[in-house]
Amino acid sequence: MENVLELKVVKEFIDACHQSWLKGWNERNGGNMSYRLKPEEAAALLPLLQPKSEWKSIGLSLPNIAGEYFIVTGSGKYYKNILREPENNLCIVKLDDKGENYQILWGLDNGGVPTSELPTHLLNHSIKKEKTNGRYRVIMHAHPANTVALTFLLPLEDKAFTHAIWEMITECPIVFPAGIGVVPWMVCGSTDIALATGEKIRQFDAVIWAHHGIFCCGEDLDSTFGLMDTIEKAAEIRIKVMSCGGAIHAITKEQIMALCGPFKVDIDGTMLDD
Ligand code: 2HA
Ligand code: ZN
Repeated sequence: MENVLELKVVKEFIDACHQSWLKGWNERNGGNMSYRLKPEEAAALLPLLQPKSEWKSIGLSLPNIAGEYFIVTGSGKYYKNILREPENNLCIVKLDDKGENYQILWGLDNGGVPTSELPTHLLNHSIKKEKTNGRYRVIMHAHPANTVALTFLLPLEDKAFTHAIWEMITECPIVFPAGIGVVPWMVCGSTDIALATGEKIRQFDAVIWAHHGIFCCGEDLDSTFGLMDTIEKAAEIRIKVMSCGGAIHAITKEQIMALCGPFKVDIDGTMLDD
């Protein structure tokens, strides 16, 4: 391999960013994405990586992802441009052997730093790595309009959002059987929002940031993108139903729970308790 852009997962990452742009989830510099490279992927890239920055503090100590490599979107960069100029808008960073500092090893050729949400991404990678025995590798944050609109219309509570979204599409409780978490409005890019999201991500794969966007994680790029897409589609249906005067009937709790057997999922029925 002669170029970082030849690695399959790098191509997939660029494609996921572009699909997210086409969905309208990333106005201007909105949203950010990261992928924790597999050891064999990092090994394949290693001859093409070299230090491009000083070591910089993450502001957190994350020993269980120490020494790992991540593909990350750049701060202030536009998703619109990633497909055309990936080397100017993305970067690969490595964490030091304590999991406290990062260094840029590729990308951001026109200058720049990783996403302002880097502490939130890395903290949540650390939590999900531990929770899933290393399976989860992807974090996506974006600003899908219908999901954000719902944060002005529904109580900012995990159960209220989960129920309102689950009952819009039969597939929803199958795709995210634990439900959805909600964090109140907070300053983005802060350690506080990282910690608040981290608390919720222990239980959920998707966390909605009130009046801001959504934060999803998963095993690979397809399933994480698919999770965000499913939630946003359900939110769109909810908005349409509300705009038309509200539902006159809905999928019941019993019907939702009846999906567990046939689809072999453990839907958390307590999310449907009042
Ligand atoms: O602009 O979305 O949350 C990037 C963001 C910050
Ligand atoms: Zn955002």
